[in-house]
Amino acid sequence: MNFQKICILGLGYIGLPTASTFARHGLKVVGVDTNPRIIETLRSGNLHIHEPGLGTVLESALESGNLTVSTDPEEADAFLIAVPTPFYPDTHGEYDGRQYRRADMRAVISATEAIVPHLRQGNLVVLESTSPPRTTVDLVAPILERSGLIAGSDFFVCYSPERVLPGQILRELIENPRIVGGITPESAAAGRDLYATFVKGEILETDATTAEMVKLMENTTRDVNIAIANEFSRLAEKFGVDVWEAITLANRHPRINILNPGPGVGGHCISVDPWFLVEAAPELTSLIYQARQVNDAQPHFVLEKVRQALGSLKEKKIAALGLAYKPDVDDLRESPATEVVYLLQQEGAQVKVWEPFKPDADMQGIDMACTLDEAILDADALLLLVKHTEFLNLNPQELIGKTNARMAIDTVNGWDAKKWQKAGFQFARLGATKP
Ligand code: SAJ
Repeated sequence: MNFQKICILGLGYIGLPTASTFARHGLKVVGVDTNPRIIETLRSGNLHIHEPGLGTVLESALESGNLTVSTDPEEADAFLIAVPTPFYPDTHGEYDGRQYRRADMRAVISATEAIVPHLRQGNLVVLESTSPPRTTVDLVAPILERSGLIAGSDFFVCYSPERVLPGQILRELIENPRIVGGITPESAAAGRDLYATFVKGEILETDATTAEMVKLMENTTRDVNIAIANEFSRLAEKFGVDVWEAITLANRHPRINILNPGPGVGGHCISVDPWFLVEAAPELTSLIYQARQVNDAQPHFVLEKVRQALGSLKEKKIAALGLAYKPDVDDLRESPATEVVYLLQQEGAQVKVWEPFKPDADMQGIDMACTLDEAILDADALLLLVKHTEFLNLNPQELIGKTNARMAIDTVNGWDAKKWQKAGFQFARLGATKP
């Protein structure tokens, strides 16, 4: 199939890089977002998100005239939905005494509804948003059929999961293998033709529900693997073992690859997606549920670590380094670092946060510093929560003259204990009882 024009709904971390990449590869792209502020920002040549290299790609896409942005969809050969699928923050489902999160599919529903008036014979509609199993078949296709056209015969429908890693999105979009699941084989073939515009990795065709499962299985596997690493960090402290050394040694086994413990699992994907499987089949997902519990509880384990290091936290001043959900990104969504800060504050600590990727973040109840120096000046302890490159490069010899703190607590294995001790800091590390 030949595609000239595509309409991409949702201009966030996935939609915007995807729109820019299609445009750079010669397609006419209409990028749609319902938030007028995002459209204004993009039209004035600015970005509302941080992703390495995106500014340049976006600029050339806009300059070429191939990419335009709008609050409304319009007729096109293909439509691509890349809107958020969070869970509801306040309401839960319940199964056998276990509370689980429920997927909030409202953005997918309204994006799909917005396509209906523009849908024509022979069009392709692709859902990229991570979604519970059967969403494409049971939710998206029936809404599209309100157009009077029949899904799978009058128009094509696919599910193709985004699988790119924030921080590496532009490269991974092109190089990663791409799964395209069609509601019919013809739909999958149409999806393949669309992504072949720029994807250099293998394009693998399957059915839509398998493609949905693949995506959920990937992120759930990672969540479960991080949960076991986090549980190992707790066990290591109980037995006087350094978990980081133990993991390094275990990983010398040819078939073992243990991930890193840390303050918990954040972001908009790995801490969310496993719930889609739990909600869809709570009776079959006790391990997945348990992994979520372990990872969500990890900020409490960090709290205990800080308490061990500082004693009572009342009135203690803590400089928290990093608030993003993972290294070298500006995304604060579902960040375990934020959770740690709130827990410390509940115990009476005064926390000042330095987040170099978003110094002006407006987080309710969180005191953001404008500079690292401001955050550390009066502190009793420095608490490393995110392995940003900038933090790994800190020189404790220089810092000791700029802070009252004489205690450094590392939750991500980012600092060399010997260097910090030599500079005059006491040192504590998550997953270890000795520095
Ligand atoms: N984390 C650990 N220990 C580790 C690795 C990660 O605690 O060893 C934490 C991170 O600090 C972070 C969270 O897990 O808080 C998730 O980070 P991540 O780098 O594992 O993943 P995401 O959420 O940035 O991106 C994931 C990727 N999925 C997989 O690697 C299977 C990416 O390919 C997906 O496209 C993305 O989810 C998504 O959009 O679904």
